[in-house]
Amino acid sequence: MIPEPFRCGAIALIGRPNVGKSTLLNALLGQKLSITSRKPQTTRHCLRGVRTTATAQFIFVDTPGFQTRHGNALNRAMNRVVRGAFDEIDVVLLVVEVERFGAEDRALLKLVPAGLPLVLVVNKIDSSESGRLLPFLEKAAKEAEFAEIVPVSARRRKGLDELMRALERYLPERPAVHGEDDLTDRNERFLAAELIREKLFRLLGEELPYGCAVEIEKFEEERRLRRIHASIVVEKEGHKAIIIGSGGGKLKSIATAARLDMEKLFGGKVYLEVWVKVRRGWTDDEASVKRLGYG
Ligand SMILES: Nc1nc2c(ncn2[C@@H]2O[C@H](COP(=O)(O)OP(=O)(O)OP(=O)(O)O)[C@@H](O)[C@H]2O)c(=O)[nH]1
Ligand SMILES: [Mg+2]
Repeated sequence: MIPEPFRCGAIALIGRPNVGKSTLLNALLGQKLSITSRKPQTTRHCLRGVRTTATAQFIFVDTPGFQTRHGNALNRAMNRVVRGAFDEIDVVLLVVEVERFGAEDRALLKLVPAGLPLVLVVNKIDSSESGRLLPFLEKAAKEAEFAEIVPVSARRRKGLDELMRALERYLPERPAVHGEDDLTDRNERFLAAELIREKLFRLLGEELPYGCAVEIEKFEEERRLRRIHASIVVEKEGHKAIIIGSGGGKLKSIATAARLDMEKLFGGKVYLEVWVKVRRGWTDDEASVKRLGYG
């Protein structure tokens, strides 16, 4: 028997904010790499996650949620990231939420370059009544020429094997470009900043200031200990007080939760110090947006 040729390719996960792209990436990798939260616009950067099987290498690219409602410099930068994600991509995964296919999803469809295989992933099927799925799938099929339509639940890990099998068919025949054990193209510095941002999103509830960013000031490794100094950048003094919390309690729980995740992801002890800094109006200032690593 002649063995099947090896396949390798990049797959962009696109979709409007909050549909579960990052949760899906983590579920497909079997490891938490990308940050997720209940709030929209959690992801702000492209992030590659690699999974290698006996027959193929899948290079998944998580992207920020594409949105057309607000237009400040930070949002424009994030939308640019989404547009740029189509470079060097072999397959596009449009992620939507079950029972929802609206104007924002259609706006995204228009950005997908012609000729790329387009797979529709209908996520969160756990949150819909069983009789409603089929009619939705039939309706969604009319929205574009999808190569495949795969219903999944990223949270409950349902439909993922079917999705992997469907995707593999569209990957080009080509040797692996990443090592077998590689997980991502991002360094620990980037991942550390993201984990702190995730805790801000998760632990601050409704009072989360929109213009929060994280800067890593120092990242040192001494054998198995990592010493990390980070600052959280906000737009207003009032935001700083919210993040610090009474008696510094909030900041402390943010830092502790981030440190525990870092220790898990990096596989070693982490010493983490976090400060809060005010940089007025940074989300509307192209230079600051760039300086903080966006766009
Ligand atoms: N019920 C249910 N919730 C899900 C599922 N997948 C993701 N979620 C939830 O949806 C919310 C958003 O998930 P994310 O993965 O952060 O969504 P995203 O598309 O990456 O969002 P942005 O990065 O902001 O664009 C989180 O609260 C997830 O737990 C699912 O399969 N079922
Ligand atoms: Mg995300």
